[in-house]
Amino acid sequence: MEKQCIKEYMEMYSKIAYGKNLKYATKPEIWGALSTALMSQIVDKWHDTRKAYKAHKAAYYLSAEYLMGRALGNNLINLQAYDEIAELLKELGVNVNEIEEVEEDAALGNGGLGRLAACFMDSSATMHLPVQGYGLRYRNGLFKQYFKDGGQLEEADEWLGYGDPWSIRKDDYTVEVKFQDMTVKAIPYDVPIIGYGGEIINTLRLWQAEPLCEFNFNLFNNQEYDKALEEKNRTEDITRVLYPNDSNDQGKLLRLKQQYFLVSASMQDIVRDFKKHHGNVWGDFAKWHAIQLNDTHPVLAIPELIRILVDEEGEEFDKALDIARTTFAYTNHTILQEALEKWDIRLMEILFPRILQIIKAIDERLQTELGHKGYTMEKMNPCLILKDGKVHMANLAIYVGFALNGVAKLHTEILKETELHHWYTLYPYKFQNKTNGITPRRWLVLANRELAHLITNRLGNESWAMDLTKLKQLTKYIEDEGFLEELMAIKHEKKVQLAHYIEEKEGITIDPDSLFDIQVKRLHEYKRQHLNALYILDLYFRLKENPELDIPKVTFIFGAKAFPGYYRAKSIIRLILAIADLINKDEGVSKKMKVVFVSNYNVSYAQKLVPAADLSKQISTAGKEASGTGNMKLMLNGAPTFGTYDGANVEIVGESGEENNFIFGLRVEDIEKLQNNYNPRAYYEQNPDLKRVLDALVDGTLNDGGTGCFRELYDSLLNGVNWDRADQYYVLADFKAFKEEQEKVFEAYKNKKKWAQMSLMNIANSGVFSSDRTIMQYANEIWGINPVE
Ligand code: 26W
Repeated sequence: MEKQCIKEYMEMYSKIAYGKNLKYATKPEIWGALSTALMSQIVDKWHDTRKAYKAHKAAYYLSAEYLMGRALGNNLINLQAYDEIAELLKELGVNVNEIEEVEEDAALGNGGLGRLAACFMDSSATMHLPVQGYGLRYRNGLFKQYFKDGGQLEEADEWLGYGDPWSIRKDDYTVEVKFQDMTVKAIPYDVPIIGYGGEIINTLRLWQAEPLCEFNFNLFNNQEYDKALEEKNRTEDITRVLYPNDSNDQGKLLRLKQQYFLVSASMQDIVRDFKKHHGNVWGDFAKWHAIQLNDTHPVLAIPELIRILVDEEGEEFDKALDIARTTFAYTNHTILQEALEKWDIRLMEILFPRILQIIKAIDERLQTELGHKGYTMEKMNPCLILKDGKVHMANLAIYVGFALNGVAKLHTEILKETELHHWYTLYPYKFQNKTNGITPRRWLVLANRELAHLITNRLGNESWAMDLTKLKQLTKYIEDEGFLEELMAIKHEKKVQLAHYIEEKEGITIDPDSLFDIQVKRLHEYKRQHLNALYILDLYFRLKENPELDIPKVTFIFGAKAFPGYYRAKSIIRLILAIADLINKDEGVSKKMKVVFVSNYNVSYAQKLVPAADLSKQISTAGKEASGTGNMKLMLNGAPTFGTYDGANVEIVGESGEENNFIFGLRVEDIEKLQNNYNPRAYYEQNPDLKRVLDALVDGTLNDGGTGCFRELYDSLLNGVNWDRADQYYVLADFKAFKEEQEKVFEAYKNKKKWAQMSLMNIANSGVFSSDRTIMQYANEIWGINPVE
């Protein structure tokens, strides 16, 4: 990076875009000028990368979500220009952090699945892999959360307010997407994905829906102004907003339209590119392309590719199906039944009858094939794509895809043995595991520059950031008091920074000398934030009884967004806020413990919370969390896991050792045994402490703002609500074990050296959870693609 060059560019840009001298520019303007200047510096490399990829097989990652977060800081890290630019900004009289902070998060995703896609983009570029992402450019990303009168409220996320210097609109690559009742334009916005070192720049192509014509002039002339704009609005609705759903399939028309819009634009783009480079030798299609489907959301790509090949390119149906069968692979991210996408056949009929016709033809092939294998109709049933008036998206993906994978070892085993057992007996060779990972650039080098410096210092160079298994070398410092002290000094510094931020944002004072016990993730009953909350309430009652209780000072921190229509998730937020209110206002108890629910938890907030955590809470009901990735971020930053044997927790503990983590509660096998005669009320009656906290939900101790939602939560745990069984997620069954394990945490935290060693063992053994490892496994074992020089 030429510092002088960047500065000159910024000066010029400030004049052109803002009509002023750079020295008068506001912070958002400086951010815009700097980002644009950096863009100008990478276009050549971006172009060179594209050229170099032409001679190689490529993979395409199709995802309805990319939870990117901020771009500037991360791109500076990957360009290895952070310090240099920080200096330049200093010369301009501003601090680099302040400029980073004005950027809005690109929150084009909900949670784990979307953030995984973002980490995969970073790792693909860093590993020099020819991978292109396809997604949607939502004008409004995931809603902004704030708290009012003790509960969650939502606000639109207008992330494009200061412009979008980090993408380039490519009008010349526009395609048309045809629905039965309307045709719309899909305009690509290309986002550069800068690999670490800045040599390789990959592309994330996000589609935006626009009308074929701006407005209907005839209607306008007839003074029907609203009508004239109707089509424009209807079209722009398609990419207006991200659905904030992260587990519940609501079967909404607009969401189905979004999905088809994404896949139709992307498949047309891929086919157009193939024709340009390889003519129409369709038999070679899968030699050049692998397409990964990120969950079922983009599965319509399968019939859409077939439609293009048959209707537009004149291929025979069976040949087109064969091409699809060698091109697509599917990743499953959840076993929750309510998350499995099933679309009404009627909806598809209305929106795109031709696609439905193709799906029917695929289903017929499936039935014939199973018939030949001697399957009865009854045995076939779980595999069918069309049944009960619905299209079962996962079945379509598994039947046509050449591979399918789970996202952690335990999750893949559950898919094989139970959830997808019927498919496993049919096609065992299709099943793979790809344990998730996270990018060490954003989650360590950027988020925890202090720790990154220490590591670089001790390992001699920065190469660990591209080969994270090198962190293993840190185990040699396990008895090195000086090193352990430095490690803890950094943890303390990150806690101080977080405390300042929380003070400013939430108006709550917390003590950096207390234990930071952190649970951050989407809010869902299966993740059991309420188990943590009930424990905290119990600790409060015990402290009230015995102010001398021997525990270290502790701060419990939560961050989570609830899907706006998920009533009970919102109750749980209300519960935690009520408990926080009770405790933080209690002068005596709040000297020993505090509770904070941070508002609007997002990627940028995570970058502040994760490095400051002493303890990582990962307490989902065993078998329910497919993998988790927050658990890996916290491990990498030195927080032992307090968790159940679920998802990737199993592998985390396998790497860093059970003695360096806190594992409690029912395991998958235990739940299988318990499930048919589980009686939560028995736990309530036999455990007075548990009874006390549950009763507090309904006896007036806690204020639910007159909503009645604490009573509903109480009923859901003890009696069952509607047709749901009581306590489906085994909160009451795990309460006692949780409490005993938390006692062990307090005991261990007293021994500072021992705690530092546990922290170090987590950092040093987190190497396999780099998404560089994960993406290389996708490249080698699914896609058949190689790094490009
Ligand atoms: C149809 C609505 C909907 C939307 C999103 C259903 C399901 C989803 C996602 C599958 C939810 C999700 O993000 N799953 C998470 O994926 C992560 C990445 O693999 C895993 O680490 C998490 O365990 C899993 O919950």
